[in-house]
Amino acid sequence: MAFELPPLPFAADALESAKMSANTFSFHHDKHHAAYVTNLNKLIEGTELADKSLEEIVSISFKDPSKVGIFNNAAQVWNHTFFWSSLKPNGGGIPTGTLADKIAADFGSFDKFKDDFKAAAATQFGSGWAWLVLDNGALKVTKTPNAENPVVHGQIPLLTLDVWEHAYYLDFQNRRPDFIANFLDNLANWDFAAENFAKAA
Ligand code: MN3
Repeated sequence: MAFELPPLPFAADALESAKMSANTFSFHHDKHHAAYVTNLNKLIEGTELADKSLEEIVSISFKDPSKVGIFNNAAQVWNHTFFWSSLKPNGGGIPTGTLADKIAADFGSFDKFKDDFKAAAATQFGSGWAWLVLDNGALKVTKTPNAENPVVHGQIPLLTLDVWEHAYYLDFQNRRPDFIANFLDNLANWDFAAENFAKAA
């Protein structure tokens, strides 16, 4: 069964008031994410990976020099689907409930989490991702290069931000720090992070 491009969980223009334009999604979802799906399907067609789940393909191909292209495309399909759910209209702000308590306990304060997340996202050199993860029961902020994600390191992702230039260049040009701050202030989907936390707990 070939993989399919999942639709965005919101209208392409739903985040315009939060400075993420429909034009960005027309490229980022309709072109970039779509290309990863198309490339993955071509690369696994007729191979032993064709009937595996996306998560299995990511795990099997990680660090296999003969499957670099498969890993890059499979992980990018997974990461982007997770990223769309990490955004929502009228998002950002401060989480509530048990996740908020856990952030306060593990980072010291929500502001400390924000500082750590901003630093990870801003200092990922070149392309990659910033994440809030659960690692052996503790919340951590991490960053990964290119297509890599926390799943291959045994961590459970709760929330992510794509910091590839294609994620922000149309709306923020080279101002990655503004894109990161805008995500935390206006877009981060804490409901999604709380669901992931509840499932993992
Ligand atoms: Mn991207």
